[in-house]
Amino acid sequence: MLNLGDLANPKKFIDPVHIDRADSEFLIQALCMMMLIRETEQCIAELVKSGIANCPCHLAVGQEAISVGVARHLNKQDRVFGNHRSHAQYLALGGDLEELLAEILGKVTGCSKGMGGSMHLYAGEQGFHGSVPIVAGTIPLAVGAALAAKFDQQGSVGVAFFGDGACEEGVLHESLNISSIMKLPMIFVVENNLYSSHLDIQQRQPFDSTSRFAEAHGIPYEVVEGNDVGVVEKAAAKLIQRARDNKGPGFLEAVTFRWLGHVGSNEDIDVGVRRSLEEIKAWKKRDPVQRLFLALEKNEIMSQKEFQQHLQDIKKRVSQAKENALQAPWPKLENLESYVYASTGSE
Ligand SMILES: Cc1ncc(C[n+]2csc(CCOP(=O)(O)OP(=O)(O)O)c2C)c(N)n1
Repeated sequence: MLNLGDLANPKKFIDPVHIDRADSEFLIQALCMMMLIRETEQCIAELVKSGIANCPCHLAVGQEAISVGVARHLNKQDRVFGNHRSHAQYLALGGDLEELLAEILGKVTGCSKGMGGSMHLYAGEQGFHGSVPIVAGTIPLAVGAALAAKFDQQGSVGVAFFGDGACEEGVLHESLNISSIMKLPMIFVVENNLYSSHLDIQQRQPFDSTSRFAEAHGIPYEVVEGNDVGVVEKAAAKLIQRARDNKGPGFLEAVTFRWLGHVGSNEDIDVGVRRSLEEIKAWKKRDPVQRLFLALEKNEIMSQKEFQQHLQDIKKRVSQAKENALQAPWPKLENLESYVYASTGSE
């Protein structure tokens, strides 16, 4: 597959998403998790805007369905890695909300002890083994984890979440190659939001579908609408089960769009550079949260009143976590270098 066609056209796919009534329980949970991610990122945006959060924050508002859909089929024994835009993956896998906000505020109670910030998240007990801002940097780490999983023979998988920009790094291609030839239980998840920093994929690559790289390495792939949690989870289920059955790697390309600028809290950071307000407006109609709610409402699975109740509960939860994180202590100065050098074990 070389081009995404309609999948990359924001004017398509704006009807309510299609849902399977038998899956109601998951769909309600998925909607609540997407709302939690959205509220959390909006809270982070406010903290950035007001100058309280000082680390660079890359928000994924608009992309929530991908993490939530994939996470449905992962468990704590799997080994998942993210990138610079990983708040959603961390939360979808069960990472602690208060520890996330504390990390972003540089507090000692943060998930990386306040030493890493937004781009260095970690929730090992939930299977999230870290995010790193070096573009494509965690892909080979996930491949290494997949190799370990193959030796362990417990049916777990390595997973790397990354963007379309990471496909321009050589290490992705080496990672695809070795995963294919060694039949590793490895899942590559591309959140193709069509932009890398300020540049449209059409100005960076000859074709806009990244799945062509999987095809070149003989790796099965799925290309889906990334703003529809139902189709994301079904595609993920297929690839992950295959990997667990020792049949080799899979590649999931989920097409989406970020509503905010590349980094920080502004919607319009890129407007006038490469993105137009019309394009952002069109993509907002393809909102993964609103469209899922409309489908649930239409199928009488959730009412407007229930939706508002979930929203209020989530807002309260985020607000409480923010207050706790704000009150938490800073790291101590004497720990400045504590996590920089590994112990040699000889001291
Ligand atoms: C090796 C490397 N090159 C460049 C950068 C600067 N940089 C940070 S994020 C980014 C864009 C990445 O785009 P993509 O992978 O599509 O992810 P997205 O930001 O769209 O989620 C770039 C170029 C970096 N962090 N690491």
